[in-house]
Amino acid sequence: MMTDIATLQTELMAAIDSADTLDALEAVRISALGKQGSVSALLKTMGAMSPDERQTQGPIINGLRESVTAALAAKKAALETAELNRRLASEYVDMTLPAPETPRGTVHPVSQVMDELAEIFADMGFAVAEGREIEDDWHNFTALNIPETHPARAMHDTFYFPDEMAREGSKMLLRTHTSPVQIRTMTSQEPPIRIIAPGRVYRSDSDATHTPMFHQIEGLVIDKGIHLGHLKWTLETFLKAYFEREDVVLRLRPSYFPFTEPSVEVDVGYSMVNGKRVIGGSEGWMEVLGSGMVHRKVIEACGLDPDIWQGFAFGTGVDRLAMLKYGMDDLRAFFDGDNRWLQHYGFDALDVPTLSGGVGA
Ligand code: 2U9
Repeated sequence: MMTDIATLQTELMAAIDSADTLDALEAVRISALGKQGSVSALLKTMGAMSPDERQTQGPIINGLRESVTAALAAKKAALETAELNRRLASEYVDMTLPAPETPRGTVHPVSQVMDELAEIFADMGFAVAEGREIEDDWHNFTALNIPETHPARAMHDTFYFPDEMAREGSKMLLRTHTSPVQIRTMTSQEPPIRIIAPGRVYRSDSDATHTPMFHQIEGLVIDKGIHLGHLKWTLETFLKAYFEREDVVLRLRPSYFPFTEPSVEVDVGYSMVNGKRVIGGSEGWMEVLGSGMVHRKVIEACGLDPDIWQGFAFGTGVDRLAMLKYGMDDLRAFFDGDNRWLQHYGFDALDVPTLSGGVGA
């Protein structure tokens, strides 16, 4: 019996020693310590032994089990260390290698234009404000003078969340414009306020010129004695900087938005060059912005006194601004993630828009 155990121990130790993969080692473990294993079988024989036999054989059999278990664990650790070392040797990045000749990633035109806009408005003293994409009915509509029955609610083609997700009686939705960012700024910050709010917005609308998600930028100024002249100067300065031309001409047309009074739509003049529309001059007009003086009801809804605080606001589509400046003709391609489109219209990561270096390409 004792020589059998000694032989088994020698055999198992040799098998453990020669196992050169974790799978092979596991097979040895099962052959020894598994249900049908050789060591397990020996352990089972102890039940039928006389007390004397058990006293002499027990420690030997248990000793075998312990030494096999320990050898298995030691070999497992050694194999894992070897595997890790193999991977560390093969999966490394040589940081001293030169960069690839053609950089592969590009900055999406929407990101680039948002950076250009932030740079232009920062120069005029505007901070960038951010909010949430999942909003409640009050911040997206009610506070903006768009009550429940207002036709603008239907016009916005809103994506609503189920009624069970309503919070404090307000339905939850995907914001249809970035205006709730300005509402949240007005209810949490003391005027004077000068902010732009760029970001994703959502409307249940889809065709060649509309995608269910698109990007807007809105601006808001709240201060004392603000009038339409401040609005016009701001938009003119912005559009000249954005299109990088001094001959940008604006045309303000009366319009209607529930959150501004008076409201104006802003057209920018273009000229025809080689059969193409180019911003600048006044051969034709293109609508680029909506704007107006913030409605006193909106100022009141945010807890401010409209007899003390006035302001102007404006809004436009970032995707559309990008198309006008960089010449893309299909909005849907913006969100397809097609690498050829990104290579063609994307920007170099090092091409950071600055006023000193130029905000253009
Ligand atoms: C507050 C007060 C007023 C933001 C404004 C527009 C006019 C506008 C559209 C242009 C094209 C959005 O991308 S678009 O569909 N926007 O015409 N937006 S005034 O007015 C505000 C916002 C917030 C507190």
